[in-house]
Amino acid sequence: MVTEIELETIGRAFGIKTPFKKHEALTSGHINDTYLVTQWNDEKYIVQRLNHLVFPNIHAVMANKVLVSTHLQKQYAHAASPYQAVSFLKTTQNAYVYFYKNTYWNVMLYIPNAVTIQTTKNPDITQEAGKLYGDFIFRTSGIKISSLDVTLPKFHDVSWRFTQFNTALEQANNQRKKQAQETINFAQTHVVAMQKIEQLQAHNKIPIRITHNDTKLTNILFNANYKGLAVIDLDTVMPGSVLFDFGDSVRSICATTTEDDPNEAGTHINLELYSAFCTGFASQVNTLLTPTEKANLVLGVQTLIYIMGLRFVTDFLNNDTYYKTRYENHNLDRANNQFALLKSVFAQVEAMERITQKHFR
Ligand code: GN1
Ligand code: MG
Repeated sequence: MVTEIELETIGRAFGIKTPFKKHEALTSGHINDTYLVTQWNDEKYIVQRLNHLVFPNIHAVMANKVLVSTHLQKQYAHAASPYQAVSFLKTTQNAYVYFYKNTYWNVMLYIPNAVTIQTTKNPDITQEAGKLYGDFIFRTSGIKISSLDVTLPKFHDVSWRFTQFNTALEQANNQRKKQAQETINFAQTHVVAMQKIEQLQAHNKIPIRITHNDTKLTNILFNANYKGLAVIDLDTVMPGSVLFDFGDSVRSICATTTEDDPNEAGTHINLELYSAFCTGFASQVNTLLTPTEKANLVLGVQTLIYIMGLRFVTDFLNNDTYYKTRYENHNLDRANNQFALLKSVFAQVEAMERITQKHFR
């Protein structure tokens, strides 16, 4: 745990002079440590430690984040858009990252009057989320792809994730292997079907776009009227495929349970919410996406859910070294939840295709 004095030291490195009145850990992320700090003059900042075990090149991660947020800021100002982009502070040494006690820190301006939402059943909110993430894809399409680093190579590559899963399986202890047996079987049964997007990519059938790669509901700030305000958490912004941004949103926003709900029986995609998400997303990207992308959106949902289940069970077999966990079987519960969701999506594919085709023409 970091102390307030340490946070203040980091703040000073970023030119924040007024002492801090309080700080609060924001605990929704699985990777970094994020704090909301309030100064004695009531100004607020977000101070964040980036996990350098997950992100081997922190400077490249920061460069991607700054490039995209600066681009969005300009775009929003120019279009008089209601959206906002995060702003990063520079240190007194003119860098976006501060190295302190062997860890890497960055600081953002706090966006006031904003809320995050953990789950929703509201189609209007879901449509807003779709619009905001669609806008993100649309606006970042103006950035040259080669100006961003691939900071986490093969992030959404099923074959690579499956290799990591196999390595974990070889090294796992018997008890965890036994506990996860059904989950392991499911991963093995479906891997081939989930490699289709990869094949399309290998044949250059899916354009490379600048993507967010973590398009969860909790990575959106809403205003007080639940209108979309800002996309946050740009850690994984890099060249990728829109299919996975779409898929990640659908799994996170339109599912009837959260990703780690241990009562996964009956979890499924709420089709009313799915339709609302498509409405919002398509309103921004319909002219941008290619026919092949549109035809593979539902496969993107399935593949992304598969990847998440696979990554969670892999981490369980590795004794929980990647994701933060709150209890012994947390990663296994997450994996089982995602695979239960995927099973139900298999049964919902036709209905989802119909809805998708209606919105993305
Ligand atoms: C991680 O830390 P957080 O919540 O922003 C992960 C995502 C997963 C997500 C699962 C770099 O994101 O890929 O979708 O957990 N980020 C990284 O909720 O691995
Ligand atoms: Mg993230």
